[in-house]
Amino acid sequence: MKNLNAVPTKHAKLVAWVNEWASLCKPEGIYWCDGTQAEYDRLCNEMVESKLAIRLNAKKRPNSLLFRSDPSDVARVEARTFIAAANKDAAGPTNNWIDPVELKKTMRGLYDGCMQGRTMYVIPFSMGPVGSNIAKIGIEITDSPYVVANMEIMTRVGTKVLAVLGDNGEFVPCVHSVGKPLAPGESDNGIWPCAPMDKKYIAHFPETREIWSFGSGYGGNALLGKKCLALRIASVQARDEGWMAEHMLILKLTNPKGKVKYVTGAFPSACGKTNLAMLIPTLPGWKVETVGDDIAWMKFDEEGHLRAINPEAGFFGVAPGTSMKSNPNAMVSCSRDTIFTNVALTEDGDVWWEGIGYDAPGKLIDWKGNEYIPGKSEGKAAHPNARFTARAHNCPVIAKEWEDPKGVPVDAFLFGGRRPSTLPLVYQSMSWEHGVFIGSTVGSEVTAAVISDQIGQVRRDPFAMLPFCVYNMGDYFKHWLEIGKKPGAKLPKIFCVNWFRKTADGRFLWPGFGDNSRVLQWVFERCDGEGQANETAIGAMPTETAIDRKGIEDEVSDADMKALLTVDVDGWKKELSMIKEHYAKFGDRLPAALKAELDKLEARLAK
Ligand code: GTP
Ligand code: SPV
Ligand code: MN
Repeated sequence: MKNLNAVPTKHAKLVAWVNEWASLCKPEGIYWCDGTQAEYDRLCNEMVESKLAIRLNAKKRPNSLLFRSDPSDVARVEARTFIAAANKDAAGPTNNWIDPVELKKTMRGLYDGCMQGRTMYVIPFSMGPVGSNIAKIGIEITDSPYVVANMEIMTRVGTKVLAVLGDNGEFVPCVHSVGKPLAPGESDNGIWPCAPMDKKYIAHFPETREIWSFGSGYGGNALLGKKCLALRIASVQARDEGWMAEHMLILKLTNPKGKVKYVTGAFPSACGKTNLAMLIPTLPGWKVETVGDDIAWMKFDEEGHLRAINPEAGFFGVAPGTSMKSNPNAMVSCSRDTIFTNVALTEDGDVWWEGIGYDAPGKLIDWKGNEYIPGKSEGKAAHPNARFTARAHNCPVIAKEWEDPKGVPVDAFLFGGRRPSTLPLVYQSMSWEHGVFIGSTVGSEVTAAVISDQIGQVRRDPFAMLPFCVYNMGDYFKHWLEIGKKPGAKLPKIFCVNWFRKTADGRFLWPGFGDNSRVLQWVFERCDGEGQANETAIGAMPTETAIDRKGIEDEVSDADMKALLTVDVDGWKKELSMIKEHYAKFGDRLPAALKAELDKLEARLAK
């Protein structure tokens, strides 16, 4: 096999693994990524030349590209995501289990010759600061330069990672192909390469810690450091090693007196993590800074604090709905050096999407590449799951601690989802076990972050990890309970939040975004044993005056506030039956402590 550059490592196992895959996939040549700016720029130029990317107007969006994916390749594909554990029970009732031997046979068939006419890129990457003892190294081989460029923003890539890996360090092997070989002389001709849906496989081998992805070039299906490694493979590593890998944002919250707390939040995909992590408080004197917007790895330190690190180096954020009003810090983060996928293009070479905060400046080219006349054309100009890939370094409120290998000590966990009814704005758990109960029962409307025919329907998404926990979820609940039993642990307080309550006519009851700082204030106070609360059947809820409404009294009336902060007993009784149905799936793997919490909640609601 032709090497396009010098092999930069003496790691015999790594080199053998790369060569073995090259002889199966049959690329034109092998290229080892060094992670330099020059390499990134060269790849970007090549993709512009081959018409896979459009370079945006440098005066409006310096150093930024737009990609349009195939209409079948716009989000994670849960139906094509497989957990190839040794047996079905190990994967549990929430995963698509598949026999690992069978799957490897099928996929080897697909990989055979799949990179013909393409370069095989080798991406050495670190999740977490390079060389830190919590970081994990992965090596992704891919035939997609789009994946390389995105990985260079989202993770730490290149020679420095190989230096830490040395001659025999451990790495998670990640194989990726778009599954679209090119015949001699053929080119992509500006068309996003991918395989048809029934040939897409996002496969995980939890016992051998391997990732094999085929047929999709998009986001969580293809940037294998993110969901596949930092959540799915990490979920089993965390279970075995006594730590936590969670689908959580991490934020630093400073009150007007300068006192700091760190808050993490698990919300399902496209339910507000990026927005909360970057919010600008509407409460005077408060400050939020970003540590991470999607994934938290947490371990106990010697004093018993759970410390969180963000394993990523960038943001793969939802574009629609992001504006200077809703999330100015995200807008600045993607104002340059950004890869946009499936947003609309303006006539002057800038991007546009629904909810960007201003009318389109004229005609657009929509995410499918067609002319789009605002107000006239059908459908949306940007795909609802259009994304920006932006560097953490370009975020104006990135916390100074964000790359600290020690991590930040977590004071509070938030759980939540999109719930148009029943779930109040915020309440606090009565205990750790009750908090784990809350996390294990999170429900949310399915969003466009996943290709699904259930979009808009409420489904259970425990700890926002339904698509990411690769082992039996009953055991994952047990792992959470065990974290709470660690001797000397100074455990975070647990809260449930819901920014998405709606009125009967479909209006959001709560303004959300920067005004979520009003809820963060109450969370902050409760962590210090302050903050006015009523003990209710579901947990501690703010009193009617405990949430500061100064400045939004007109928007949120007394009646709205009451609706946001009462226990809807009838709604909760329906909720109970949904929780029972959900829990029944786990059979005897459901920890007794959680069944006990369910019984106690039912008894309290019956009073
Ligand atoms: P993933 O990257 O998919 O894991 O999503 P995420 O949890 O980071 O979601 P994100 O913050 O990108 O928000 C997704 C969508 O929800 C965007 O369109 C936001 O505008 C919208 N959103 C976020 N926060 C709020 C809020 O407080 N209220 C309302 N109404 N919408 C919100
Ligand atoms: C999610 O779906 O939770 C995301 C986007 O963060 S993706 O990386 O595509 O999974
Ligand atoms: Mn996510």
